[in-house]
Order: sequence, then structure tokens, then C-alpha cells
Amino acid sequence: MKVDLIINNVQLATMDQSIGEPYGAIFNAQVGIRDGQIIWAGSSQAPGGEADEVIDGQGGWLTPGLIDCHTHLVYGGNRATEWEARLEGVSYEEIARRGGGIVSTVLATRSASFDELLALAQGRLEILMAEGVTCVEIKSGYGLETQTERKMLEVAQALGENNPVSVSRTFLGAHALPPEFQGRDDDYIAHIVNEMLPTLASENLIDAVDVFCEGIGFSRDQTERVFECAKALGLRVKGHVEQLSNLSGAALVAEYDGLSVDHLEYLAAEDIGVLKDHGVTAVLLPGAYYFLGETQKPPIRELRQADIPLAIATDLNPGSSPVCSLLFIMNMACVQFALTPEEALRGVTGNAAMALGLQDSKGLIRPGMDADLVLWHIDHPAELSYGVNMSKPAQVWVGGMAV
Ligand code: DI6
Ligand code: FE
Repeated sequence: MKVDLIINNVQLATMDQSIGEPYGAIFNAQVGIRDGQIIWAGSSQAPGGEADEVIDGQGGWLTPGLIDCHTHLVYGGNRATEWEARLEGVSYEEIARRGGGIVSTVLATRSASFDELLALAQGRLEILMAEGVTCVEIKSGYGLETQTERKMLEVAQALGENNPVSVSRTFLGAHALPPEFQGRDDDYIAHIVNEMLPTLASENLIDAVDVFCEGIGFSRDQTERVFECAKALGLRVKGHVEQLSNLSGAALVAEYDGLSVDHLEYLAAEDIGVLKDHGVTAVLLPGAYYFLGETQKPPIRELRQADIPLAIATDLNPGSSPVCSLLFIMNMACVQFALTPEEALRGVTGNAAMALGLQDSKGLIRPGMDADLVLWHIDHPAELSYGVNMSKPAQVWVGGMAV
């Protein structure tokens, strides 16, 4: 059986736990690829052995393509001067009065054209791709009105069409209260449920639905109304939950058989069991923890004990995590949250795929999976988390095609 490509002379960090080695490692291995999929990964020769192309991995490590499973990378403007003012002692209220905060990003995103937004997002995506990201989730949520939410989701879609990367689009209409609904939060939720979400879903722009369930976001009841609507539309849910306080949003996501619960600094121990029961992935966002100077850490030990899959992501956004490096996030997860380097790599491969519902095609090196692969000239996969800006891919393949 002829294959399109063989990558030989590599060490595999398959991240496949059934292999029973750290990192699911297979040494002195080769990978066979046909029609964009892995058909062989192991230490003996690929069956048939004949290939259109053979790449010598020179003894390096091959990992699955990296997956950034939580980003807000489509937005207009930035908030650098607001951040500067804060560090110069200007109060939060004063910044809000000057039109700062999330509303400033909403206004900048509304006023940007499709092409302007696309160009800005393309630049951010290229930085992620250069470090081996082959799949990215992108949220709406800086439009907060149908037409701008649509524009954001269409930009996300165009990014996936224009680049060798898979894009998952998440609707986050319930991210913040738009200025025109000030004091009418229930009306805004009704608007989402009655119009925005059904309209954009009918245009096939949405892969999943997210809500910012928080004191400064939306209540548990309001979150549930959005989840009910998502469920009726056949869309999976996820949540920004327990980031700044505990509203038991995580348990609500679990009740709706959600894909993931994200942030989790204030997650209560008693809400962990239900995550396990419903197969929900916990997504840690060390960039927001870092940038906001948070001190409350997510209950990592308890999540681990309960055997909840842990993913990590950049949360790339202009307000709480202006961090455009998934490798740096792996380092942060180890330094701040004491993840092991193996957990960090699993958090941006197999477990990140689970957070997006893509575990049957992405995140592992295993026959049947998409051939999204990264070759690194490193001596050990721990190096990927160990250094800051010390590793870069030697070669990336997406669907078996060299990037
Ligand atoms: N949690 C956050 O930290 C960001 N959104 C969210 O739901 C903040 C987004 C912003 O400030 O622009
Ligand atoms: Fe976020």
C-alpha cells in the first residue's frame, strides 16, 4: 500500500495514553500519511514502505499539531494605553468613564470593516501558527449585535479558509452587556435567544455556544436561558465560569453536557464530580491569571484527582490576556499552576481537542487521526514548556501537507 508521505527517524510524542509511556512516546519511529490522515505510527517500518515522499526527521521529536482551544483573536483596536493609565494609577472607574474596558473593544470592533478585522486577526493567527498551532478556536463577543457578531464569525471562517489551520467558531454573544442595553440585561438575553443566536446558527456560522457567567457578565439563570436555546438548536455549550467568583456555572455547563468549563480559579471542590460525570474538559487560562495579577489558583490538585481532562489555552484577547503564544502559555501553566510539562503538552493537544469535541480527528498521533504534525529539533518534549521563546518548529504539516 503506497502512502503519500513517510516521516522517519523521529521520536513520537503521540500523547496517546493507551501507549503507557510518558508522552505516549515511541522511539526511533516513523509515521505514514495518506489522504491527509495518519495511517501508520510506530517503531517498525510503515506497511508497504513505499511513499511519494520521505522526510528524514533527523532524530527530532514529532508531536501532534498544537491546538489553542480558547481565543478571542478577532477584535479591533487594543487596550495598551488603558493598561498604561491603570499602571500610572488611574482608577478603574475613571478608565470606564473615558470609554475604556471591554466596551472600547466592542466599539472598535463594530467600526472596523470586515477586511480590517481580517487583517488584524490574520497577523495574530500567523504568530500562533509559527509556533506549531494547527487548530484554533475563535469566539465572537465583541459585536454584541447581530451584524457585528456575524462579521466576527465570518472573519473566523475566512481565517480557516485562507490558512492551513482548522478553525472552530464559538458564539459568545453573552460576553458583556452592550451599551444600548444598559440596565436591561434580561432584555439583551431575550434578544440573543430570540434573534441573534437562531439567526447566526441558521447561517451555519456557529460550532459551539459560550457564555461569560460572572458577576460582571451574566447570571446563572441568564446563562441557562442561552444554553436552552443552544440545546434547541443542537449546539454544544461551554462557559467562562468561576473566573472571578463562584456562581456554579461549571455545574450548569455539565448539566447541559457541555464541552468545556474555562478559567475555574474559583471552582468549588463540590462542583468537580459533576464535570467527571458529564465528560466535561477543564480549560485553564494562565495568561488571564498572569495578566490580571490574580492570586487565586484553580483547584488543580482536585481536578487531577478527579481525573478531569485538563486543557490550556491562550485566551488571547485585548483586555485580560494579550498573550499571543501558546508555548509561553505552556510554560505559564507549569510555573504558575504546577502542571507537569507532559500535562501542558497534553493540554494543547489531546485534551484541547476534547474541549472542542474534535478528539476523534485531532490531538494525537495515531492511525485514523488527521496528519496535523509538528517536528521539533529538541532532545526531550519537556523543552517545549521549559523555556520561554526557546523552541520553534522545524516543520509543520496540516492534513499531511507541509506548511
Ligand atoms: N473573561 C475575560 O477575562 C475576558 N472575557 C471574559 O469573558 C475579558 C475580555 C476583555 O476584557 O476584552
Ligand atoms: Fe476568554
